[in-house]
Amino acid sequence: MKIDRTRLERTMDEMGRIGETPRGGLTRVALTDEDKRGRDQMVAWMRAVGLRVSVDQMGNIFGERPGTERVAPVMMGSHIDSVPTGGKYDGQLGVMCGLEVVRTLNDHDVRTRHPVVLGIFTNEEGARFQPAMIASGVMAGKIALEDAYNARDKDGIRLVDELERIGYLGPEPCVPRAFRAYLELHIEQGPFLEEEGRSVGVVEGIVAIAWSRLTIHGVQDHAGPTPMRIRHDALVAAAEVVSGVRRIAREIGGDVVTTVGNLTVHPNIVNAIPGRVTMSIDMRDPRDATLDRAMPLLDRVVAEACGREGVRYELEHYWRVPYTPFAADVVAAVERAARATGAPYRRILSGAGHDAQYMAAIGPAGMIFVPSRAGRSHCEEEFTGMDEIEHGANTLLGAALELAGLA
Ligand code: HGY
Ligand code: MN
Ligand code: MN
Repeated sequence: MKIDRTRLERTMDEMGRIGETPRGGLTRVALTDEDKRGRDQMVAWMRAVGLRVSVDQMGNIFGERPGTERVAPVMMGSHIDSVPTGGKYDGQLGVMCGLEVVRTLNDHDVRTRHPVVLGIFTNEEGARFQPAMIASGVMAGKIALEDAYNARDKDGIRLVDELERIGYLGPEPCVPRAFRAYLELHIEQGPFLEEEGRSVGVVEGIVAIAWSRLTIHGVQDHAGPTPMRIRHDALVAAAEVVSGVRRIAREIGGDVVTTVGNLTVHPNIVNAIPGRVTMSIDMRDPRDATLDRAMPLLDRVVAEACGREGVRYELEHYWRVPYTPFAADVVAAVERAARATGAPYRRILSGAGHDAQYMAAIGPAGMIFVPSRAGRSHCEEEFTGMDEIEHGANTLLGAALELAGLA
């Protein structure tokens, strides 16, 4: 039994047009009108293949295909929200492949012992509301529902109000639900599979992640008459923090990665000395102990940069997810399914966070990677070829079938 490649490609093309950018990328940011249109399309497809659809308090969407036994389901999940000017594969590929697996089971009238569920998690990207994976985090009991509801975007709009506005503030409690296994197919978003000519990644775990937010308060003043000797320029301090964050990665070495991805200057005009800068710091490593070493280094970089410029600051370490190993039996099932496709595969670690990270906190989880062209992601150049996608989707089919058990 194999997935229908042509149908999968057609489904992906249709979904990719919802939020498509002029350069062929995707802007479908969480809880925007584009996200609503994508959700509505998914619900229609889910219902058309006979799934019983439910929506929970965080707008997570679940479609259930009954099993012959009343036991915990095998869940295939991911997300359909994207970063701004992102790609058409991050997240949505896993959801499209999960839908294709259900369609394939229907085509062959397969009955499984365990029910099979297709899940779509809200705001995985953390691009609009922080932190990332907020909805799977609530479901895993790691983030309080009220805190998630009160998360605000850059315009001060609350997450819960947007859920209500787009009609996805569901009635189902967003609480841990038992599952036999959670499987997430996702693009690698790194270069290793492509470099080695492998089509499938059997993911063993996900790195530890730490997000911090820094606000620097300088003295806003006129760019002309203010002598250099009396300036307290928030952006000068911020610039030193940016290079300091990169220095931390260089000093620690190994697999640690550090990024300042977001930086906002106020008042952000030519002729005013910046009075305030807010910025994000993202640090990751496969080992929690390494991140534990990096945090005080970040504190020191910030204190010294702001001390030199004589500016005040608030530094908040607001999100931390530990290194997450996947369940050995699920990884083994994924590996058997990858091997059965005949495609070259390898075991691999994920440098990106995924909803599977929180799902692994409440049940046996695993992931399947497919290569990213030139390792690129979170950009309009994001791309994965259909040959690799076909191998990945057949791996998902094989692993889901093994874990759900034929009736
Ligand atoms: O941040 C991440 O790694 C994911 O793309 N949300
Ligand atoms: Mn993703
Ligand atoms: Mn992403």
